[in-house]
Amino acid sequence: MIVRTLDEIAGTDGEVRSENWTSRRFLLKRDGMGFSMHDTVIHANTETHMWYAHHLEAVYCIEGEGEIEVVDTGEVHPIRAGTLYALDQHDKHCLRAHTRMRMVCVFNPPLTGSEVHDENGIYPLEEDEPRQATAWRWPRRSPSPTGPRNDRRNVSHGFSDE
Ligand code: 9YT
Repeated sequence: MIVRTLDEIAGTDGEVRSENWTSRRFLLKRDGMGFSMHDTVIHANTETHMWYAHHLEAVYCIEGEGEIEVVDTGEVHPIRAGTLYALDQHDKHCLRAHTRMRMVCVFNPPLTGSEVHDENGIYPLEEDEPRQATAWRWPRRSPSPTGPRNDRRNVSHGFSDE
């Protein structure tokens, strides 16, 4: 089980600061949950353009007031404590914070922690380690002097040390 508090994250590399926001990363890819989860403070009177081309993000506002604009349609939704938005279409969006806002953000795939927004407001997709092509091979079968019935190498479950 993982148990963490905001106090433990503050001041570590789990606290990521940008001009318009500070994000406290509670869970990252290395935690193996399949998503990352952050407590993000958006500074008052800011406007942030974002586009998560490679990620899905759900954002639950727990403090403050602002609005979110869906860039392609011009739709504007008020955001206040108790409102969630989910970017299920990788929507380009613009978040305007009228006050300091506090958001609980969940990313799928999880952030690794080192991402920063590029000039389009995108986080890059951090690829998994490339697989080693030679890591696993189908076990070789060699003829047994006692015949195939007693040859346990013919009863392989595919583990390389069998
Ligand atoms: C609300 C939002 O998307 N803010 C940008 C920061 C992001 N949530 C993060 O990296 O924690």
